[in-house]
Amino acid sequence: PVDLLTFGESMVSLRSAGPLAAGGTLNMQVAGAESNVAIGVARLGHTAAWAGAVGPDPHGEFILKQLRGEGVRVHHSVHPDRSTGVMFLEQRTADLSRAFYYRAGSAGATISPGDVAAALDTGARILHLTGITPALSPDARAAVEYAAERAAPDGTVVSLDVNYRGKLWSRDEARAVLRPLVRHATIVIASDDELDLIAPPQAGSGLAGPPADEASAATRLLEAGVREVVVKRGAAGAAVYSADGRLEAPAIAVTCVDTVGAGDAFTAGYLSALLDGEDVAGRLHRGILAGAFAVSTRGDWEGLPRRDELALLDAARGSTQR
Ligand code: KDG
Repeated sequence: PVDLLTFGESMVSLRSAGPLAAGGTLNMQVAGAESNVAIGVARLGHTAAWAGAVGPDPHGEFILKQLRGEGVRVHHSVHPDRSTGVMFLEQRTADLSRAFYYRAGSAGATISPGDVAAALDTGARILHLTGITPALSPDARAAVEYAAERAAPDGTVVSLDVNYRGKLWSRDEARAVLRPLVRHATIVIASDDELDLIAPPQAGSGLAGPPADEASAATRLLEAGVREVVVKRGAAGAAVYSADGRLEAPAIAVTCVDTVGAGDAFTAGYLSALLDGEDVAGRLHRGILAGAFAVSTRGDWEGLPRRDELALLDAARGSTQR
């Protein structure tokens, strides 16, 4: 078995250094929340596998090469007549990036239960799912449901990151699909504004329920059988709710140059520490550390730490190691 298995759509992201409408040079990189987590976990010394589909194009070849180069085990299919998905990531201002997707009908969206079955046969200590995959297509949604149903009874830790993407589906659609997945989830990871998409509704409050109060949403998730509810608060740090109560930690003060991928980095750090047998405080700490590496380097995953680099951020800001 591998330490972590995940699957979903990886794309090429074409990153701009400024407003897209002004043109200029674009930098091609691999994007995809699930592959970001697989790379992060692999860099920290664990075995990680990713399953997905790409098109018969150089873009797909680039993705597979990059993942393999990062030590991720790849279970892929090449769809003969669909393209690899593309996204543009525009640095609109220093503080604001915008994503534009060209992924409808892509090869990656065709992922189905059959594509993930072989990867699941190998077994995994953690199955990591995100709320992006079920938004891609009915087949992709079925793949997520199949994987969660198959892994949970084996004692696999099922981690589910909400990762809401408003350009793929509405909040109501996401809620209707994600809430039923909770019964298979061991760990739920969400930003504070995503909790209402995943937490069971308060009794008598209808489907949408009232605006999510963090503690009550977390309590409902724990009552539904989730073991840990991890809430990401960006620059304000993160919190974990479990049977032992609530634990919070502030973010590490770093110079933020690119927030894209920070949540995936956090998740990779958190799950890596879980694989190492660390307690909740240790998991939270490593998640926050990995998130700090991600926001202070450019790219979704390029700046993620290797194990021997974890202490680097302890150095004084602005220092050079010689
Ligand atoms: O988490 C970073 C992702 O947003 C990025 O890599 C692309 O997976 C992606 C998506 O669907 O937005």
